[in-house]
Amino acid sequence: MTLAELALTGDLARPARLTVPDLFAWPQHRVRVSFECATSGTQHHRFAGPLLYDVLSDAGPGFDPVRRKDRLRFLIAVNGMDGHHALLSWAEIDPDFARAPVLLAVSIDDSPLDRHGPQLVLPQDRCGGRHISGINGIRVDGRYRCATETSAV
Ligand SMILES: Nc1nc2c(c(=O)[nH]1)N[C@H]1C(S)=C(S)[C@@H](COP(=O)(O)O)O[C@H]1N2
Ligand SMILES: [Mo]
Repeated sequence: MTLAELALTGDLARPARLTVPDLFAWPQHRVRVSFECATSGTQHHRFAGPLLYDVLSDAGPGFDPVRRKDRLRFLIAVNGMDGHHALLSWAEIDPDFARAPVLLAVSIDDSPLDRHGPQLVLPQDRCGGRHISGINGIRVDGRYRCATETSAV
């Protein structure tokens, strides 16, 4: 069986390539979600998998963990193998800020995602658009700055 691989890249001390079975190394969470799709209506699914926050934290994001403000500049870009992609902010999943329980699902409705790749699950989202399936890349990036910001910060 061919296992899909997910590359964790960007501003990380420990970039990694992970398969869906590798994602069982972190505590598993289960969630039922409903989301609306503009084209196919309301969808209901059960997902299981680790928290995105736990997986990315272990990859060593390049901020000083004791300085909370340092984390506010970080973005998380999630890419599906079909090219569908979306951005989250680090603060969105950080327990000190918005604490969204975003999962990297290893199964959907009890079917394993080993071949297809993990799926992003955002129980807080009303729309299905960010529930990206077949994830093959996640990039963490802390370089973002407002264009009008001075370099003196
Ligand atoms: N990889 C990938 N994931 C995706 C999409 C996509 O085009 N590609 N579409 C999104 C959208 S718009 C919705 S509503 C949900 C649900 O899609 P489904 O109707 O196929 O379950 O998947 C999301 N995940
Ligand atoms: Mo959608």
